[in-house]
Amino acid sequence: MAARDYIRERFFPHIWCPGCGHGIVLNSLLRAIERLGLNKNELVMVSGIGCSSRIAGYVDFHTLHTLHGRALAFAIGVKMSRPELTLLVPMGDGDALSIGGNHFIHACRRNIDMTAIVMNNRVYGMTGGQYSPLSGYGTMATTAPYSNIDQEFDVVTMATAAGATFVARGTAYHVQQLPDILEKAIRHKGFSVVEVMSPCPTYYGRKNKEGGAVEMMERLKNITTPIASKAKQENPKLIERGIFVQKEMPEYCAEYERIIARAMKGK
Ligand SMILES: Cc1ncc(C[n+]2csc(CCOP(=O)(O)OP(=O)(O)O)c2C)c(N)n1
Ligand code: SF4
Repeated sequence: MAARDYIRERFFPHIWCPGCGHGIVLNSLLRAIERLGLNKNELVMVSGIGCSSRIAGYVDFHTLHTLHGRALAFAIGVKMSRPELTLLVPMGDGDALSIGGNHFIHACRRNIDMTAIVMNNRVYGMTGGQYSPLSGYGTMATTAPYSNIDQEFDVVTMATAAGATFVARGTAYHVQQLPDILEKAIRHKGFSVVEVMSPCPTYYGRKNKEGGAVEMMERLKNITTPIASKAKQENPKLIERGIFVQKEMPEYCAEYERIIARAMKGK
């Protein structure tokens, strides 16, 4: 099947603003799925609430559009009851790491086989530009008109510390690399986290004077670099992209099956 065949056309036109990075994430994801040759019936996408979470409406898989911050909790329920299915969990930075932060940490720790995609635009887009845990100190938001005093954290470092067995970062600008990263994340047998830096020109860009969609895209090109590049050594402030963690560990559903088998034997 071609990428286009996975789209649920009756839900179009989509809600995203011109220049929003989230549509590029959708495109890259569909390209990854096309390469993997997955059947629509094998795929389940579970999302919460947010501009990013609307992605679940636009794919013709089994989809659940659930509660803000609770996508991973629902996805874990689906995966535990039907471990043979491929689970995709797109989330915004607010959805995944603010209200959903607790679920995120524990999903990483359990190593359940699914792909969590954190569409990081450093803001709550859907509700009008409030700051998120990833906005960063000194940034402007509708809830921080005199600048934000909260420090941000790094999703990649956090997911790695919490035990995720596949951790990567891409951007909406690097459209050749993103499908490749997503394909590897989906193939990985365990909990995969992919952070995608995805611009929100409407709120983050406007409030932080980063220009329009084109300038924000150029910025993604200029402030990131491949992992361990020479440019990173010369300029430590650059944000690295690529695959940071890829390791084998017992998968949660398989472990659960083992425990059931043990219980059945009574020892
Ligand atoms: C329990 C609950 N609290 C708050 C909201 C309001 N709400 C909806 S989306 C959202 C934040 C969206 O930001 P993010 O997850 O970063 O996604 P984005 O829209 O930026 O893609 C909030 C606070 C809600 N729907 N449910
Ligand atoms: S408000 Fe921001 S995140 Fe939401 S659709 Fe518009 S550009 Fe995208």
